[in-house]
Amino acid sequence: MRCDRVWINARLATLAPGREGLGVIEDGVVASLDGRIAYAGPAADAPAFEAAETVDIDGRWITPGLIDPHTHLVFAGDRAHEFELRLAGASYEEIARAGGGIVSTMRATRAASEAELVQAALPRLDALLAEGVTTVEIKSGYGLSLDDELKSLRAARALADIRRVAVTTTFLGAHALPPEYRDDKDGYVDLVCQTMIPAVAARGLADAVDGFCEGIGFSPDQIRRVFDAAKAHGLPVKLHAEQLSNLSGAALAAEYNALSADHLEYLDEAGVAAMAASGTVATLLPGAYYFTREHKAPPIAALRAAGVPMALATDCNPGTSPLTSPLLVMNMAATLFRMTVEECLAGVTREAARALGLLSDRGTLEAGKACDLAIWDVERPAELVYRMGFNPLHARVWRGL
Ligand code: DI6
Ligand code: FE
Repeated sequence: MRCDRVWINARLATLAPGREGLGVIEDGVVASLDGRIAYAGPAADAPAFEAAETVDIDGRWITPGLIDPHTHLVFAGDRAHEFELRLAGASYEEIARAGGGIVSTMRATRAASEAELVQAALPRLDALLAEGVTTVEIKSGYGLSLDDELKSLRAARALADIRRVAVTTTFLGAHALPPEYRDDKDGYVDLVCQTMIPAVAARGLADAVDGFCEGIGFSPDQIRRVFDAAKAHGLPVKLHAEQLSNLSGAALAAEYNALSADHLEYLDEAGVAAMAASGTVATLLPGAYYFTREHKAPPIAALRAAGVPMALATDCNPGTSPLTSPLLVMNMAATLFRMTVEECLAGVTREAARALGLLSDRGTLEAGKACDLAIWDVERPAELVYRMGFNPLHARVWRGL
């Protein structure tokens, strides 16, 4: 078999659906051709390779490249001072009333140029890449005006031109109410539905549409209007749902065949059943749970029992999850949510790909998929979940290189 590169002496966690657990292959080989996986499987069954390059990885583990399916990576400024105020006893509401919170990030984001947004996001993206991320989802939602949302989405797309990574973009105009629409939430939702979504769709700047369904965000009726506009423009939807309270957002998302419903701390049985019926992925964000000191964990046992796929993401954002480590996300999911090692590793690979609608193209080590790999200096895959603040990445491969 002709190929560009072959990695030999590898232990594989393929995450392939037909195989049990992590889909482990102890004496494995991966071969790439034109950026795709030409072969991933046991050395014993491998064809004879005619490879331009052979890489002996000395028994290290290969997993699919990691996928972070929920981030707000593009924003300007920071909220470290707000963090200090909160440590001194101020509440999120007090800070918001004093001009802090999402609106302070909105102001900084509006003041920044597209190039400045790219520069601000780059160190955060690099932190993800350093831990083996090969695909990242990036939301807008800190511009909250047509021009500033378009600018944010362009910045997100531009990141893929300067780093070897795949970026998917999500329009999150319905994230927060900008001050110029104070007392007119429905007017802002009109702007999102009638002006922003058509403009974003016409420019091909978003792969999906998201919203924040919450008392401090948007109501289910308003989200329904956003989803209708998204559907009218052929864009799949997803939703920040049941993060702080239960507004049955996950069931609403499921009704629209959403790719994912995210956060889900306050999800109830009916929401679990609706997600299971529609195949909507539960994207869990333990970094936000940890950073906000939430006490209610998402109903993992119920999701597991109902067969709802579970993905994991950093939710990297300046207010509730200033986190850029998928490895720490896995540790938090295991420690705080009692997810298994298998679930954690699937959550940042196969299920994360599913949450982006990309499972047929990546997320597992299978012939035909993108050759996106993470090669790890560990003795067993559980170490990737078990350790904290330690990065055993040996190499990251994106599209075969
Ligand atoms: N949920 C969150 O936790 C963040 N956005 C959202 O929809 C908060 C974002 C921020 O405070 O900047
Ligand atoms: Fe988020």
